[in-house]
Formats: sequence, C-alpha cells, structure tokens
Amino acid sequence: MTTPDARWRHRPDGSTWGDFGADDELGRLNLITPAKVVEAAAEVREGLSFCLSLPLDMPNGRRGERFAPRLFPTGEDCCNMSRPLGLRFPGATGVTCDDAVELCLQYSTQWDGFSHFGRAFDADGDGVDEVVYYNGWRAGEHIVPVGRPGVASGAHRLGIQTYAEKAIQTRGVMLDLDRHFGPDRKRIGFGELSEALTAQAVTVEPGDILCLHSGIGRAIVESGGGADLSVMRHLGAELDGSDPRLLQWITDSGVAAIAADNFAVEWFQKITDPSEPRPLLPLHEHCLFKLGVPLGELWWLSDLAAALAARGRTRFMLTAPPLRLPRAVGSPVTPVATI
Ligand code: UVW
Repeated sequence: MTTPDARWRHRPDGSTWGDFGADDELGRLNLITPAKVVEAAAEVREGLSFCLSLPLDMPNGRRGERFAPRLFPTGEDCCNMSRPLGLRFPGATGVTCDDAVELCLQYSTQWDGFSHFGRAFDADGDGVDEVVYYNGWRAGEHIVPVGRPGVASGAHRLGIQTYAEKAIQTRGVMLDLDRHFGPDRKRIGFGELSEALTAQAVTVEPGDILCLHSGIGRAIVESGGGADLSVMRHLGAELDGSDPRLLQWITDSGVAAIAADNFAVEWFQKITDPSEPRPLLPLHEHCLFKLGVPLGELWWLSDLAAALAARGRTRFMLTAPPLRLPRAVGSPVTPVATI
C-alpha cells in the first residue's frame, strides 16, 4: 500500500497505516463512533462517577528525566492581602490567585501520544531506514526536534491535541489482573490474558478501551506519595509485548486504546546483546507505532475495579480527553468512569 503523496511506500507488517486515511492521526480511536458512544452511555445505571487519575504529584521522586510537578504562583502569591483586586479594578473586593506549573506531561496519570514512540524503518523504500511514527509521519519533518531554526519544535502531526479534539468517550472494560493473579509482578502473555478474561467474563469489542488493574496504583497511593520506585517495580501484572499471540489479540480485538495503573502497561524487555537490536517496548511499538492504539499509564483504577467487582460488572462509560495542548507528545489526563 502507498499513500497518495508517497510519504511512505511500505508499511510495517501488521500495521493499520493508511487504513483510516492517508493523513490519519487518530488510529484506532476512529473506531469510537457515535453508535459506540451510545453503547457506552447504556453502561450508566446508577450515576456513580469515579476519578481515574492519581494525584499528579504521584508516584513520587524522579522517574528518569521526568520530575514531579513544580507549582508556583505567577505573580504575588495568593495570601498577599496587599494586592486586593480593588487595586487593579477600583472598588472591587476580593483577592485573586494564579498558578503556573512546570509539568512533565508523562510523569503521572497520562496518555501517550502516537508521536511519543517511533522507530527506524524504511518506509520510503529507498533501502535506508528513517525514523517514522504511526501512519508514516516523519521525524524531523512532522515531529520536529528542539533547535530547528524557524520551526516550532514538537509534534506538528500526531500531537496529543488530536485525542482531545476526538473528545475521547467510549465504553471502558475492566480486567482486574490484581484480583485474578494477586499483587506480585507477573508477565501477562496471551495465555494469562485469556485465562483472566474468561475467569472474569470480560468481553472486549471494537472501539472499547481496555483498562488493566494491576494493583500498582493502590501501592503508590498507600505509600502516601512516598512510593519507593525500586519496590514498585517488583509489583503488579504487566503485558508481555514479546508474546506475538498477545500482540495478535490486540490487533484482532479492535480495542481502541489500552490503559493500566502500572508504569508502562508492558514489561520492559531485557536487551542482552546490543549487537542484535530488538524492541525494548514491543507493545509500545505494536500499539503506538503500528496500530494507532493509545496507551494510558499510571491511571488510578483500584476504586473503580472494586466497585465493578462488587456489582458483578466489567463495563462502564469512560470519558478521558487529554489536555488540548498543541504539538505535545503526551498529556496528563483525568479520566472519569461512570457506572
Ligand atoms: C517510556 O518510558 C519510553 O515510555 P512510557 O512512559 O510510555 O512507558
């Protein structure tokens, strides 16, 4: 398959590139149709809403290059009674506060955009790999690094604002891996996934968002924001992206997005021999690069998982747009589940 402008001539095996249009930036979010939203709304029976975000200063400490939010007042701080509103607007009562924040967009509860994860691939068929992203959008041209003269850096294509403009709202489906397998760290391949889906009578249909409860979120919250990341990394279930049958299940299920309460949805693979390059995060590659399936990380799912289990339910209405922040590659999200 070739796009009309020949942005790419070859697409990765098993990818959806071109299937949703030559210039598509939404991937499988396209499967969230008006009919799907109506199905989602049918899951609202009691009118109970659940916040699926951690406090954004959790998990705690530094995560690689990502640091916790730094909040500061934009001007005078709000306790300064010497700057009443009446100084600017004579006669007005009250004082005002404004805050600014230095925020790593992928520190806490987040969506990964498709511009978050690309790879070297010979999309134009010239025999040389170039770095490309979902649907063949190119590094350097569409996803622009800092320091390119005269061009704003960031994702001119595949920016996270496209998810916000889609106004992500669909049926959520909970798979409670913590309830089925317990809290210890475990790789979830196709076999384990099938076992848990069957045990909990969970059915995933095209356009659904699958939410995976591993229990890591609960451990983070129970630590009161003092989560020891070296301990956390030994907890909870994570998908095993090295299992081709699991990746095929994701393809076949039609799932629109996958979100989890763990750090990366998937298990980090070990690269033992750097002379034989292979994916560190094969599920990221499969979902973000090939299929256009957004990944949500560090969501707060424990309250919702408990409420659904108590009712013998697995489905809910999920509303989860990110910030409408042009050109960003990821974003915090405050998802809301309604049952
Ligand atoms: C990486 O760490 C590469 O990404 P993520 O936060 O999506 O797991």
